[in-house]
Amino acid sequence: MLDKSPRPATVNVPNDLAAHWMPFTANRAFKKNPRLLAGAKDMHYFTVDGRKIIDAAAGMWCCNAGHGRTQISSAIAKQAEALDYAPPFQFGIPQAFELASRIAELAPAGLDHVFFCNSGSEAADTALKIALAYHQIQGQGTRTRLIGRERGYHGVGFGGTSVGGIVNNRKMFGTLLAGVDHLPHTYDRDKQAFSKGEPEYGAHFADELERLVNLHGASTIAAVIVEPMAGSTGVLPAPKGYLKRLREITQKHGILLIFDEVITGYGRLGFAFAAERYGVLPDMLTFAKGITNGAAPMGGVIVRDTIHDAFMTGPEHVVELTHGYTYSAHPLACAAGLATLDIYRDEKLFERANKLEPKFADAVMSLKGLPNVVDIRTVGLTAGIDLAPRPDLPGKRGFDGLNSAFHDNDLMLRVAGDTLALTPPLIVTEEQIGEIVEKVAKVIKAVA
Ligand code: PXG
Repeated sequence: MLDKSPRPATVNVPNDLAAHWMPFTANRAFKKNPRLLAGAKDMHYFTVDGRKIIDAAAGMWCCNAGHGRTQISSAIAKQAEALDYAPPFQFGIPQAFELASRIAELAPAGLDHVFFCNSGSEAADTALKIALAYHQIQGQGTRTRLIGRERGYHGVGFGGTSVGGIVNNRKMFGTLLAGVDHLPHTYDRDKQAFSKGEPEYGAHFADELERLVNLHGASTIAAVIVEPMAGSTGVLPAPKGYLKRLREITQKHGILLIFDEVITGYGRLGFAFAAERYGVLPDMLTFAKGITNGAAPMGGVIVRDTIHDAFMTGPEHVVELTHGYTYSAHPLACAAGLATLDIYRDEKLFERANKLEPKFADAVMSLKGLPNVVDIRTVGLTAGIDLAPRPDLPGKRGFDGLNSAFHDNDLMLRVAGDTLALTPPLIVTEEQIGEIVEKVAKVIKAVA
């Protein structure tokens, strides 16, 4: 029997933090010493106790145009009034078609069709499912194997977790998908430490795909999925020439190549998509986060015309791809997406990121030599700063850094283990880059 006896009176937020089991969070530590946010504008968050903290993380790699953009919030409000929800299966809204066209226009030529979902995790799983289905309808149903990469992150669905390569995200969840293999990650500190941009060393890591093809047989492999810059694992830019090699090898063997651009999309590397920066055309490209500036959940997959067209056969009343979500192309997310793309275009934010990249890299590299700094990597408006772990307590120095930043230095940054990640909104000024780096220096000294 369910216990329906009266409970002690619940206390309103923010005093009772017990009920909310927080995602990817050290819950007990948080609830002893919470980091609570109440507002945000441009480059800053405001804490519940009224402090103004500078955002060096674009929220969580989302808010490329900065916070509190009224153009976006009023578009969402207007849309909510006009049409709150519409079924995306067998019905449509004009804004979804407009947004898909605008997204395809920003993507490299050939990537012409957009499948909407609500997050980066759903985008990764959607792309993997499209790859499997594509081979099946092409009469190549033996191609079922999926290949990810060590240290990769593709969200938390079973597909994304399976192709992902961060051990802590995998080890609790059983055997995951069968028939998955992984390329090696591309990081070698001895050969790459303190590289600005793409490291010179490491294109040959792509050749490991040939080894996997020799091991499994090309006719069993459906797709390879990689992030052009591995973000969650601590900012690992692709080595020079690596992605081109991967494209050559996948093409040679009829394997689809998927770029997970959930982080790298929408200007983070100075271009609409990293595919453009690297001059490499994948078969599918996933996006999320920056498409709505974080203001509404949305993700999606941009698909090569040849792949999309392969599905458009058979009787016309039959659903071509049995996949989709109740909230695919949600009206509020579409409104947010359209307003966000207007801002990116009108304020030329991708070009701005590109221009700022060398200055950002120089500023962050000035942290070299501070206590425990064992490597710094930069690419676009993103940097990873590796701190030596505390003896026997991996991740503790990083965690202390997060707290020192928030509580003592009015700074928000991301932490991956003992790596501090900086990834500010693309509206950041040179002066604010200086301010962020000064604050990070204080954090590094505080956790020495
Ligand atoms: N792919 C990539 C490349 C990502 O970075 C996802 C998929 C999953 O997206 P959703 O929307 O399902 O969370 C991500 C998410 C961090 C951090 O601290 C990075 C992400 C999420 C949370 C934290 O670096 N990336």
